[in-house]
Amino acid sequence: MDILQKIVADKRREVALKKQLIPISQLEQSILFERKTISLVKNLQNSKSGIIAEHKRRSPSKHMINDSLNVFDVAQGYEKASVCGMSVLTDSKYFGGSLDDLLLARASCNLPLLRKEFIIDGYQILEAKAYGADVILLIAAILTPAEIKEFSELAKSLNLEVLLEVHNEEELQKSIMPSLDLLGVNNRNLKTFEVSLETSITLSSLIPDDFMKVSESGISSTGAIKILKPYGYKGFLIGENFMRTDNPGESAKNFIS
Ligand code: IGP
Repeated sequence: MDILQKIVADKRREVALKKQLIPISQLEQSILFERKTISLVKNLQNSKSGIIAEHKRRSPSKHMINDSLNVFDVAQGYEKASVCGMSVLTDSKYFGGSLDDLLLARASCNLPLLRKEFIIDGYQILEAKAYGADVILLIAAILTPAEIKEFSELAKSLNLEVLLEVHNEEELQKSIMPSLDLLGVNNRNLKTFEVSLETSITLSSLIPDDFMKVSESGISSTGAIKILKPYGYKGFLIGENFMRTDNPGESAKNFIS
């Protein structure tokens, strides 16, 4: 079993257990459920920097990144840096995150928030809304086209935007459908952890123009962004580069200016 299969197996158990304890009707009662969501697509269209800054304590590839910060300080720092959006890891076992991180980020800033999670069940999309997300991630490597359709349509019905993540041509071809908003190319292979910006470059011409293109992972310099922009990328998802510093917001600010 590769790491991605392991994560998904754990996630299926986790979601099955949670569903027994917190019914959907309870999620729908969250005061956040009816709120107006904030568009990441619009922010990216109007921005020069295109930075989507991530809150990430650790990862299976880098182990500990930073465990000494408060998510609310990080969210406020990112907002001050005028990033376009914030990504919040909510997986606990592999990334040290939680839904509470998402909730606290929501309470601390008005940035569009991406729930960074391994979504394998519609229940997690209702959770995303109830805990303050504006955008959900769907990972093509772990979903069938029918699931991508079902989950993205559910998200749209809740006014959430959908970022579909791919890593190769096959994943891209099977996933393209009108219910997606953003198409993210992960430069990191989630099975081997290998990182290469070439992935974004190679796949760029295969992504139809109607989708907002986002390049994800392994971006550690403004030079990388300069390379990627001519290929049509408008969004750049950056985690470790900011999170491994004492002040991620300040790092994002310096990166942008
Ligand atoms: C951020 P980095 O290399 O800047 O820390 O990467 C983000 O792209 C990465 O965390 C990520 C991710 C994912 C994590 C991209 N897709 C899917 C978990 C699941």
